[in-house]
Amino acid sequence: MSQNGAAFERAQRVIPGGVNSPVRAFKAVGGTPLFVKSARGCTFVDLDDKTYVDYVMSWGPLILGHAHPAVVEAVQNAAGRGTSFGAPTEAESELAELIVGMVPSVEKVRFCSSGTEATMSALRLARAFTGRDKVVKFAGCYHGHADAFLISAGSGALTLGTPDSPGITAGTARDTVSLAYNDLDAVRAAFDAHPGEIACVILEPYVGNMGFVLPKPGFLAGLRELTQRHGAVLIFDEVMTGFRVAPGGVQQRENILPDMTTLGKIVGGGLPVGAVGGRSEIMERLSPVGAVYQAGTLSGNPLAMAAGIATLRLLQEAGIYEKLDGLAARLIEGLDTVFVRHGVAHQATQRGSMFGFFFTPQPVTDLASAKTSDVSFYARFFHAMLERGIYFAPSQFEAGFLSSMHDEAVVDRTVAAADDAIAALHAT
Ligand code: HOZ
Repeated sequence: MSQNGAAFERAQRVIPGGVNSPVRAFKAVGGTPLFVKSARGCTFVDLDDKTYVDYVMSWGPLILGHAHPAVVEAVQNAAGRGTSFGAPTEAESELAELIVGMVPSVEKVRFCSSGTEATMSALRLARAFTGRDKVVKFAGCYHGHADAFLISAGSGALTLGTPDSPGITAGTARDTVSLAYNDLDAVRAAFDAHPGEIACVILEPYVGNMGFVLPKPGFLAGLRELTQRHGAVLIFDEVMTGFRVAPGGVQQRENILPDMTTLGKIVGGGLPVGAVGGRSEIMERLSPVGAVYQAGTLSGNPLAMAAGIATLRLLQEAGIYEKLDGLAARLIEGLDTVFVRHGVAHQATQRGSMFGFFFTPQPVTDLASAKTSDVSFYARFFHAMLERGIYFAPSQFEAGFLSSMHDEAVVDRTVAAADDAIAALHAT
């Protein structure tokens, strides 16, 4: 048995499914998950000592690559001064200042420990601010695993066939209105059907949790106009896209400002951090200024703050986003050419260093069209690429991520591997 296989067996004896987050278990693609021994730059090494080019990058946080020296040094230095205090440090203000400076709509920000906590807190704040209960979300978007969002959810919930998780009360489900992404008419109808009841509309402004799906022209602007008109809070969940598709996320790239923004992943530089930010008027409702309770022993953790500060500082260097955008475009154009050459029906797209591809002839604009993708072909393609040392997400319904440590040679090698992989798949 391989070392990965033995490690997976051991893990399954003491951890449900052998993993601490479901998508990692490879259930959607079959086979044994790779257990990581070490990682550097754009590659990782598994327990069987095989090296892979990584296009998952911890599901988004590692825009500077694995073990970036400046990030590692910042974390080591912080650890030497103490790992947690449960009392404020200046690093929290420094990271908050960086965020306020980079994300256009954020005036104040509160740190927590994960994206799930950020969206959960954003929802509570929106409800308190508006005095309303209902939340509008979009099928296939994933906002972490708080109850209110596990209705038609994306990511692992979608991959593993539990988009409406058991354990969510009927009352919670009643307060969540789930609509088709990109369907502005459905949003209009929801506001008409629930006058004065909708606290907020939350979405991934570019979706990374049903594969990579973009908003149609006018969708985000339409949501901005409708929420304003009906007095609801617009929440952009930029946990994946924040600091990823532009320094200020989708809101900067598309020039649409939400009322609140949830952040995670890159803001923690690879350590566990979430953040909820927005207009002061809303954020000041948070305890201890206001009455909306939100707290955490490890919130603003000094190691995580240090990693986040080092990462955001480096991201402000000139040219980094242009380089990433160019690399992702090269990858997607290369894969597109390969798929066309082999007659594989597909959709492929990127924005900044996020990308995705579906195996369907149909344009993908929402969950229903995403689900037309040939997931069994995805699984075979995934394994064929794995054999060639390329690690894409072990699910069709996730996005891909590049880092500043990927380069043209790596991307070209990936495209060549895809050509070889599909030729091999067609030959069998
Ligand atoms: N929810 C993450 C992907 N969208 C997966 C997290 C993980 O497995 O680490």
